Amino acid sequence: MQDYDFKSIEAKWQKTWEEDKTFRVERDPARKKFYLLEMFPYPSGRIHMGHVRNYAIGDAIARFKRMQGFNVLHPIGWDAFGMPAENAAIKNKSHPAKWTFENIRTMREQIKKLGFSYDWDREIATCRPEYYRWNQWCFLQFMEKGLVDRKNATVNWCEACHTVLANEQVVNDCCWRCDGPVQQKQQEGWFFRITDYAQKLLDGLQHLADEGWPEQVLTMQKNWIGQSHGAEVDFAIKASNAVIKVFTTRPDTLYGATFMVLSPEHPLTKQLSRGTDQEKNVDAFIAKIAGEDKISRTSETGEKQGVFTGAYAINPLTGTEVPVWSANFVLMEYGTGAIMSVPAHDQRDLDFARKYGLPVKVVIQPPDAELDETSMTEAFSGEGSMTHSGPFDGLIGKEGIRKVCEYLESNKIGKATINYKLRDWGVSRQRYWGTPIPIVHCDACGIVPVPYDQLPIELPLDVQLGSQGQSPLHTLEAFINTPCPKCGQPARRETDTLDTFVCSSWYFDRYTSPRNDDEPFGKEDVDYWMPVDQYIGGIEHAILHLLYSRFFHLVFRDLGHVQSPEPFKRLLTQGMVIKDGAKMSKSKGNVVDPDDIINNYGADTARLFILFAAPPVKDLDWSDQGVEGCFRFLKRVWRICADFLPEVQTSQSAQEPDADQAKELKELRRKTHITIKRVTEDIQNRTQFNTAIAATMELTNHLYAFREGWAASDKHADHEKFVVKEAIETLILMLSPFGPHMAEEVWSLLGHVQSIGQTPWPAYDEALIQSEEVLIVIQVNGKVRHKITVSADMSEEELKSLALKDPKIQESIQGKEVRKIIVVPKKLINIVAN
Ligand code: ANZ
Ligand code: ZN
Repeated sequence: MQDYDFKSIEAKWQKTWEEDKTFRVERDPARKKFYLLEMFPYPSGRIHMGHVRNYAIGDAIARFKRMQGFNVLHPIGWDAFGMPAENAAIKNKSHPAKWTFENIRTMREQIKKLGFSYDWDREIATCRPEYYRWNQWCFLQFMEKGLVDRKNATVNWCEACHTVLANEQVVNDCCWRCDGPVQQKQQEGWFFRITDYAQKLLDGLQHLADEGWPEQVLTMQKNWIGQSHGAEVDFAIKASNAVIKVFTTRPDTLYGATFMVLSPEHPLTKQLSRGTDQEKNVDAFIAKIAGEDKISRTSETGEKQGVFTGAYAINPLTGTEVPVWSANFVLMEYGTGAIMSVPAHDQRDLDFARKYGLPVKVVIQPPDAELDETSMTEAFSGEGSMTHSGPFDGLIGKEGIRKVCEYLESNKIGKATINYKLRDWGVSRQRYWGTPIPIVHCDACGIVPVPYDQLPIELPLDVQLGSQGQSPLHTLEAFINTPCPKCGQPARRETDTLDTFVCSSWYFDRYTSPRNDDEPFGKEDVDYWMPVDQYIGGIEHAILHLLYSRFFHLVFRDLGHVQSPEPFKRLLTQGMVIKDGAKMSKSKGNVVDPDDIINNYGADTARLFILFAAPPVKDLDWSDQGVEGCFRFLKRVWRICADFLPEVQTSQSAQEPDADQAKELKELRRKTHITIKRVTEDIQNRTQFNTAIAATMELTNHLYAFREGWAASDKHADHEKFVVKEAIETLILMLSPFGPHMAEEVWSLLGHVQSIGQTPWPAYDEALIQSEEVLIVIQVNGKVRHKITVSADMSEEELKSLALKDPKIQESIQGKEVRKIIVVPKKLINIVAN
């Protein structure tokens, strides 16, 4: 056996796996399936360590599950539509398609060099019509179900990217892609009614919590959906038939509502001021606030600004007139865009009341303090009993809320309601490199969906991109002009494209039948493979992608297309790869190129290091010494295998040893089986590759120590060879999910014909793990009180607690204080007590 030549070994096995299609899978109802998926990459150019980590984790699980006998679906593809392709094309005077496909080619080659066990026959790219026609199909399906709206809405606009952004794509008021400022703009566009599914999306989180989804992701989704229980209350406007509808979480404070506040964008703001002397002030105010961003408008500490509208409303419970204001801190997008202000019990309202000299009225009595309406500067928002609230006085907390709601309902002036922060999902993008929305605008027929049999609406590729990022589709007559599918008269195609998050909201379904040209996915295929059993990706997708995918899945389920309650059973969010204390990034100059590591050490070392250096969910600190260490370990494994190879090749007969064995052989067997147990449990129960790999290192060390004695005598009996072979083969099998190329090579040198990836995972024999037993004498103050039989490798701590718990010992130390416990390993425990 030669030296560990990782270059030729890796090239050889990558070629073999590819040619033999070793990891191709088919639906097989007779077998239990396991669907392992890593979030598919955006073809941005080249792969980075984050990718390598993501796929190394996934591949380790995929290989492990395959060896455990599961029919494993492990696909890969490309999230290939999106803005960077357009921006790069503009910059390089190229075409987004060219840029994208070149990047895919590069990244595919890089990924293949890492030896992941993908079924490459299932590769997809979302920018191909074979894929995106089904995005269009989804759009039409959603439309049929009443889940598509075309509406004029305030949208987030990124001028730099020249497009609308979904709320989820606005991060701290900046564009998630370019970090540029985001403005508010009125614009017509297409929306998916994800709000119709707010409650279902929230309810489903319980199921995911049971499956062990990360707490952090569940919390983020929960907050994003933002359920609030409360009430809607109608306030009539004095001398008008207009009504202000407010949403409040505290209907029990209604008697304390001393003024109203409308959002500046609320239609009544303008309307109510018409004809009053406040008209000009209101118009100026609306114009001023229009430029303010939402974060500073709503922040607790932000400056509250407002204007009186000139109108008064009637508090429906007190009958008093309250002034109607408009203020920056009330947003049009939440609730009803209008609030009743209860300054005594809401801090923002109090700040506002103090600034503008509006009345404050206490209606909740705190249990332990007296509030002073005239001087208080801190609102009391806790629980107390209702006061100055007529018939409701004395009611506390939920009880008060319930009673007020009952009253509102029976008098038809309001009702209990649930409100969500979640907004509808704006899917229109004014960009070119995306899925054309399958809609035709006809003067006679209005909005006409493109019939299913006319899909796909292909994205024209022969276009020139404008330098400002404007979509060429908007002016491309050849694309726009089309007969109306309904009346046949000349009409115009929709020129917006779909948000790329639509592509990634169901690609996991497509993988189950990626070449199906009749449907987005075959029923039998999707029913067999879905849900994804283990999904792996970055925490940055905790809201956007995961929520949209769950939404799509719920809709598909309601349409009868899928069966499982959720698309992703288990979720693992891997930590970041950091170096010198910071996330690897070009700007920090701390990037390690995966290609360099592969060239210098090989893919197996790269993968092993990544899995060994940290548990998957933790951040991984890149260390060149760590890489070196893993490389040395693989060489060590290689050498020990080489040393034993002549003795353990399968061509030689081997026989299981009987109980009467030399101590060294017994210990090696025991170590082998203990290691199987540890590695299996670390992977299966905890997804802890680092400790699993540490266990294989220990076994390797054990084998080296064992070899010392072994080499001394040169004739070995078959039963002795059996033990060594078992140890070597087990070691290689268990390393194969982490360093599959080397494992495959050694495996074949050992005489096996079948790929190690298709070989069953080793099983351990519980009986062999049992250690020797020893008799331990327990003394109290030097006198023998008891003798117990325990396993020889019980730790001191375990021994101590066992001794103290023993009834006989308890009896003899009763009433005394234990001062000291002396342990002589494998022999004696002496308890000193007085
Ligand atoms: C009266 C009241 C009294 C309120 C009180 C709170 C405390 P969450 O929990 O986030 O749902 N609100 C409603 N719509 C708003 C909007 N569009 N912009 C800004 N604020 C809005 O908060 C709901 C509470 O936030 C509502 O309950 C309302 O103020 C305010 F002692 O109504 B409350
Ligand atoms: Zn028409």
